[in-house]
Amino acid sequence: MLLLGRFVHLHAKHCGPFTALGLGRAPRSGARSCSAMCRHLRVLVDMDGVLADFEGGFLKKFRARFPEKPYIALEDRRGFWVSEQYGQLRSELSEKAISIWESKNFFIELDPIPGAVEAVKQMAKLENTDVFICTSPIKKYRYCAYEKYAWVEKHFGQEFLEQIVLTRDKTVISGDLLIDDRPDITGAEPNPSWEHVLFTACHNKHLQLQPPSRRLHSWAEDWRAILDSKRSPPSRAI
Ligand code: DGP
Ligand code: MG
Repeated sequence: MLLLGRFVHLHAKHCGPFTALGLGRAPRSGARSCSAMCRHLRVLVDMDGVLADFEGGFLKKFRARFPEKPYIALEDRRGFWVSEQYGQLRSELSEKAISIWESKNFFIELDPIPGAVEAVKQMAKLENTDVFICTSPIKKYRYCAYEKYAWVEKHFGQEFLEQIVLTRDKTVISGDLLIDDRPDITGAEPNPSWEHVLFTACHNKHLQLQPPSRRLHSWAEDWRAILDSKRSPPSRAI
C-alpha cells in the first residue's frame, strides 16, 4: 500500500491523472503517450562538496584532533585530493588527513552546503524532473556508506533514500546533468550521457574552464536555468 502510494505520487507529479492513477488510457483525440510527451530530465547531484560540506567538516575535525599540526586554510586549498595537498605540506600529514574521514561520525556530522537542501528539495518537486544523489563512497566503507544514507535521511527524509546512487564510477550512470565539484570525472564510459556542471568549491575555484564547460557557483545561483537549458522543447500535438 505504501509502495503504491509512492508510485502514484511520483507519477502524478509528472504525467497527469489518466496515467498517474492507472485510470485507463488518455483520450484519443490528438493525445500522445506520456513517454513521448513527458521526457523527464534526470539530474545527478553529487554529495560531498555539493550537498555536504566535506572540506569544512574535514578542516574542523583535523584542527581539533591535531591542534599542533599545520593545516591548509580553505582559501589555500588546491586540487581535489585533500590528502595529496596535506602530504605536500608535510609527508606525515597525508595519513593523518585520511584518518579524519575514515573515522566514525565524520560523514553524518557534515553540515549541508548553504542552500543545498532547499534547492534539491525544490528540484525534486519540479515537473518532469528526476533527481538522484550520486556519490562515491570511500573504500574504507565501514562508516561512510552507512552514514551517507543516514545523512540523506536526516536532511531530506526517508523517501529520498530511493534517490541515492553509490558508485565509484559516475561515468556509467546515465543522466542529463551531473552537478559535481570534482573537475576530472572519468571512468569506464568514455562518453558519459550527462553534461558535467562544475559546482564551485574551495579546491576548484581557481580553475579556468574550457568552453562549453560551465559552473554552478553556488546554490544561490539560478540552477533552474541550467536545468531548463537541458530540457527538450515541448513536443507538438499531431
Ligand atoms: P565525490 O564527492 O562523490 O566525488 O566523492 C569523493 C570522495 O573522496 C569524498 O568522500 C571526498 C573524498 N576525498 C577527498 N579527498 C580525498 C583524498 O585525498 N583521498 C581519498 N581517499 N578520498 C578523498
Ligand atoms: Mg564531490
